[in-house]
Amino acid sequence: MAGVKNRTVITSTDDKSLTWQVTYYSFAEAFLTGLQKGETVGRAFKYAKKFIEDNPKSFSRQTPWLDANSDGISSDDDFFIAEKQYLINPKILD
Ligand SMILES: [Ca+2]
Repeated sequence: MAGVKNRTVITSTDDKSLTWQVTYYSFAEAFLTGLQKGETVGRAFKYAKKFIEDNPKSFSRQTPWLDANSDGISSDDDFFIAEKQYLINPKILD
């Protein structure tokens, strides 16, 4: 997926680890909850990723992945771009 301009790719894990869904919770659940609260894509991702990483007993080595600059690599650069992206306009939540 590298090389496609103006596209942000988010996955619940990378190509080296499995994804896990425990009863009532998953990366997607945490990520979408953040978006529904009006968080940026970057913050919602960061929150969901931290939740996964803070619970290794449930999610093992699952590693959420984000690429927002189309280089095919997940890094801090992507987070800074995703920090400016919204799925839901926060103004409509007021
Ligand atoms: Ca990237």
